[in-house]
Amino acid sequence: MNDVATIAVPDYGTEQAAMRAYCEEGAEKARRLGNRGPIRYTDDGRIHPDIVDAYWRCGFYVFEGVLKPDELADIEADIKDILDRLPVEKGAVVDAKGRPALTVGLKAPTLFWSKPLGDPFGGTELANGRHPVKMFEPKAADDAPKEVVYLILGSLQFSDAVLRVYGHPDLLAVAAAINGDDFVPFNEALFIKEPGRGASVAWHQDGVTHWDSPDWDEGSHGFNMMAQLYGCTPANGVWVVPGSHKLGKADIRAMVAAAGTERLADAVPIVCAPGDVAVTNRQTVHGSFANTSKDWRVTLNQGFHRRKSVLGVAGGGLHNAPGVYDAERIHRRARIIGYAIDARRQRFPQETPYRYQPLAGETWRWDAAAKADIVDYNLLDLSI
Ligand SMILES: O=C(O)CCC(=O)C(=O)O
Repeated sequence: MNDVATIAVPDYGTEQAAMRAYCEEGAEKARRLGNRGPIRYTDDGRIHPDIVDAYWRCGFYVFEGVLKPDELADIEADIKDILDRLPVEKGAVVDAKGRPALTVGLKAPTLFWSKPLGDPFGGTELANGRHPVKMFEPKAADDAPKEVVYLILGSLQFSDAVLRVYGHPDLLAVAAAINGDDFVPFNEALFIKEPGRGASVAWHQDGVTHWDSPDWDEGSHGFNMMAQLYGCTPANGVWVVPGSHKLGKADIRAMVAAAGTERLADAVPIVCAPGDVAVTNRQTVHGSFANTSKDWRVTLNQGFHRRKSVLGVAGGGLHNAPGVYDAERIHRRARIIGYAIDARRQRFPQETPYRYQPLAGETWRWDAAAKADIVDYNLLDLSI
């Protein structure tokens, strides 16, 4: 999709010059952080401690070259199909070709819509009011649709290729290195940032449950992996305030007021090539701007928690109904990791599959029955 400029792309309006300078300076600062490179292991098979240290220092890390061209091609084909099958407009039950739309009949939340280049959450009480400041909304082209889908939850049920990324042995090893061998799922999503249309995600921190816990620390709310189909740039990617995951609940309104602009001076962009995967601590102050670049961004998000952060905890209710997460619920949600590992084994038989400790001794087979079993699986997301 990224090689075809089919969409009229306006610029960032009155903020264009300032935005361009901000992107250039941010990219330079990001390059100096020392938190990127391929996934590396020690001789005894652990993720290299330098990587883990850099992740904890910065609050994010970019793993380069994780997804290879054959896998990216699979993903692109599935993403095109997903986009093709979206409802023709918000509330519609058919896609543009008159077929039942992708999400018809599903109970769990899936599609999030925005006006093109809009900021649907900033400055509202939505999602516990965690996006306190509205981002600048550039004007979209006159022929843009009224609303576009910018976020799709429960994404593993829509694509085998996306599910296979969830079962990637190196990524699961990273999850274990950060959250422990007994790590558990959070949720999965696709962020779609179409050129000239993609919405912004206002500055926020993700966690909602543990900020005031006596044992709160820099890892309490887990992390998201953000796998990039086409890469991401300062103009269309996520920005992070390095180190902010260690500082507790941030006063984002005050940060923006002090900066005099939503372009927070301390933030840096996550810059990725196709196939890179960023790991971002959910407690960092992070966000993204409306995409007035010519480049698509398609991010495969997959989040993981420490088991102790969710076991016996009353979930935040942000991604599904509130409830206390017991061992049975965690196990039921974690079965998707078992399916993903098997789906990956079938497509990439030369790889050594990851052995996920909490499912040790169990067999999870990815087949038609499993596909039916994961419909609406995100009703069980572990949302903290
Ligand atoms: O991808 C984006 O633009 C925003 C991602 C984000 O805020 C998140 O995953 O929490």
